[in-house]
Amino acid sequence: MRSWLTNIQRCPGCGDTLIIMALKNAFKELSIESHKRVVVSWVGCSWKASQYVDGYWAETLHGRALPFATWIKLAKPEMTVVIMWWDWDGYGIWMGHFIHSCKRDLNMTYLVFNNENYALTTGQSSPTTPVWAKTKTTPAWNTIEPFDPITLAIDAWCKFAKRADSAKFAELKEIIKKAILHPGFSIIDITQACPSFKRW
Ligand SMILES: Cc1ncc(C[n+]2csc(CCOP(=O)(O)OP(=O)(O)O)c2C)c(N)n1
Ligand code: SF4
Ligand SMILES: [Mg+2]
Repeated sequence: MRSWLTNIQRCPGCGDTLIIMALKNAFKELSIESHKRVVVSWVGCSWKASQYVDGYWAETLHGRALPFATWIKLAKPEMTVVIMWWDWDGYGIWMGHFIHSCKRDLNMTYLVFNNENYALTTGQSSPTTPVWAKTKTTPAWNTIEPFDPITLAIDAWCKFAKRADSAKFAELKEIIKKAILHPGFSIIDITQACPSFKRW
């Protein structure tokens, strides 16, 4: 099981690790040196994911990964900035930061680890849980339509909004590379396995 203290361990089959590895490989293949990049994250199952990528990293205050990354980009425009966020965080409680980052269009890459549930808090429904899914907070089935983050991003004038799947590793890595090279704000909504709580 996941370690509550360090979060270094993953449940067997967790998709988080693949996303982290895809980002590391993308940096390597794009020859972006560790002192020229910064990865920003915050609370979720992979809140320490930014620390697993060598180079600069920040595990920020409550829900402030996007604003924090914005400050970094404004202060150091030469840095490659990647934000790691999650479905509850990014599409729920801190949705406002997401929409305004799309509109502001700073050159940053936003990776959303979308496991369709609140995994760190043990499996409640999230803004991307499918309608028929059984979760801790929807014991019969979920009745609320999930958000479509790609449509939302495009409506907010984002010019690079893609979907990916952590299980398709090579494809994910290539999309991450394109997103990093895109000269504005880019979002990749990444479907990931969560064997402990996502059983649909
Ligand atoms: C304002 C606030 N409410 C509740 C929590 C408790 N909390 C921590 S992680 C989490 C859910 C995280 O879900 P998600 O962002 O999808 O990340 P995952 O754990 O699935 O990777 C919640 C509700 C919190 N940290 N802050
Ligand atoms: S609870 Fe889900 S997302 Fe979290 S470490 Fe386990 S498999 Fe991964
Ligand atoms: Mg989640």
